[in-house]
Amino acid sequence: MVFELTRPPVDLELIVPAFNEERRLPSTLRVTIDYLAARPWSSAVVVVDNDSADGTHDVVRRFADSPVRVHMIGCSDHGKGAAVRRGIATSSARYVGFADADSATPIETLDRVMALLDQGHRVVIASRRAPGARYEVEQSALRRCGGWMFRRLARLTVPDVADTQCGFKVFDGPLVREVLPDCRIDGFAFDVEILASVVRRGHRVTEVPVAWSDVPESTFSARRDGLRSMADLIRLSLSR
Ligand SMILES: Nc1nc2c(ncn2[C@@H]2O[C@H](COP(=O)(O)OP(=O)(O)OP(=O)(O)O)[C@@H](O)[C@H]2O)c(=O)[nH]1
Ligand SMILES: [Mg+2]
Repeated sequence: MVFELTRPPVDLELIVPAFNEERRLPSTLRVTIDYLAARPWSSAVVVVDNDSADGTHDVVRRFADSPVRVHMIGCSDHGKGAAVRRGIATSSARYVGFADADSATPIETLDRVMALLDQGHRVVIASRRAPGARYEVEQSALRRCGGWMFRRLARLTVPDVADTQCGFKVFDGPLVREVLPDCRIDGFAFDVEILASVVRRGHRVTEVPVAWSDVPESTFSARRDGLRSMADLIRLSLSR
């Protein structure tokens, strides 16, 4: 594990935002590293932690001698959006993406994502709403209902993206670093803001279907984060 902020350039950096993830992170890191080590591209994993109070640090430390480098950085601003942006802003990778600590999206999705990036697509995102996608494990009724409202609001800003909220997205590195200064949503709605910024610059977002599983122990609180995310989306749609 390395603590410096400047990291060697690689083909792909995968940012993993992590907040109190001692239970879900170990298997995610193991599977991700095994997968990446067997791929032809050079890669690194960057865990961005926000002062987790559990053993998240120790978990990452256990992966110090992995065949794929695992970095850990902190982020003084709280929220998933702030953490992911911190990871992107400190990256010099050709492609930079992010994935959740709970492995809700299978890491093998990267095969298709990387092939599309190599063909010139500049923003490739996992989607539970693209043709061929399926839920291996469904979300609760409350989350589905909240998701429906969120999608209606997100459509005001990015009408052509069917699923803005799947936690697995990979970007052309220079492009996403260029749009980052436009973005300031620190919570769970940050994806919509990044996608809106790339679309505004005339780029297309490519959605790849996934076999997605709902995973227990979410850090997302429907009441606290759901309401804040919807307020962020309303502000975003009014500001454009
Ligand atoms: N660094 C950091 N990571 C966070 C924060 N909040 C959430 N995360 C991470 O963001 C990722 C997604 O969070 P989840 O708890 O899986 O929530 P979700 O995927 O939006 O919702 P579910 O569908 O319920 O899983 C996980 O890797 C979390 O650890 C935060 O404040 N800081
Ligand atoms: Mg999740």
